[in-house]
Amino acid sequence: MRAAVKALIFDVDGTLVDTEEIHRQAFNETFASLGLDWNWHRALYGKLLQVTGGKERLLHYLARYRPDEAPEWADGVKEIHALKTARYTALLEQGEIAFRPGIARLIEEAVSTGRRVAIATTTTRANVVALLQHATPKINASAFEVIVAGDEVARKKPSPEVYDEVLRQLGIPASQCVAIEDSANGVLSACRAGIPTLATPSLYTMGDDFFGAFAVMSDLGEPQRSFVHIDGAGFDEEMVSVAAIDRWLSLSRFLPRGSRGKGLHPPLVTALEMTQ
Ligand code: XBP
Ligand code: MG
Repeated sequence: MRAAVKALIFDVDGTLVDTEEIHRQAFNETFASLGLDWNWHRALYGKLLQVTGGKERLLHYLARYRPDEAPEWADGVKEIHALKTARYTALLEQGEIAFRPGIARLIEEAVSTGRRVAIATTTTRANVVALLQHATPKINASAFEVIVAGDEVARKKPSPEVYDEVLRQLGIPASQCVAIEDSANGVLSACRAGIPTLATPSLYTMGDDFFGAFAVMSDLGEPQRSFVHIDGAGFDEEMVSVAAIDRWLSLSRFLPRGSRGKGLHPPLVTALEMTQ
């Protein structure tokens, strides 16, 4: 019997839009506006991204790279981050922001075939709202039935909490959903919640280890513009479609195995296995 996916759960940063360069710009402009000589260049930001959440990233930066200034600024991190959020949303208003290939298409297809769509993100809710307002092609924000953002759970990714909360609000078992992520921390978070996960690496996560994802591809693909298949399911597809996801879900080897928290990684199947 074919399993039909009931809900698609999307990460935001790196998955809906490749946003981290905009986050980095917002952080750096905020530091400059406060007269701080902190500069998060690309190589450094790549390392800092291992710590999810802007406030957590700031605290880590102070402890690791600015230990002398840490006592002075640690209490101000919340305020610095609020300024950064204001700057980030202002940058989204100004810029031409595009959804990654296949995002708008897949969401439209999901909604029109009666599937539910949700967001599980580490970023701040205001950033999600601004992104959905300004990114093109336009997606009706009401398509996202459930949105759970970073500060709405106690622990950010790679903890499963944000996905657990999305599942709770949707009222759907993890095995009937698919998560779409761009980073190792995101894949880990979704897999720990028991959700079959597909990964589309982004600028800063191309070198990540996507162990646990049932498929890895360059992006979701568009008609006449196929994704580049990287690993797992989808070697014989051009686009990630709802029909393809239904097909993949019906193959039990893609589903997370074992019990919660005990090495809960679905096998990353190879193209060879797919032909069996
Ligand atoms: C991305 C993050 C976020 C952003 C910055 O996670 O880790 O911290 O870098 O956003 P995800 P904030 O891909 O899971 O959304 O500064 O608002 O935290
Ligand atoms: Mg992400």
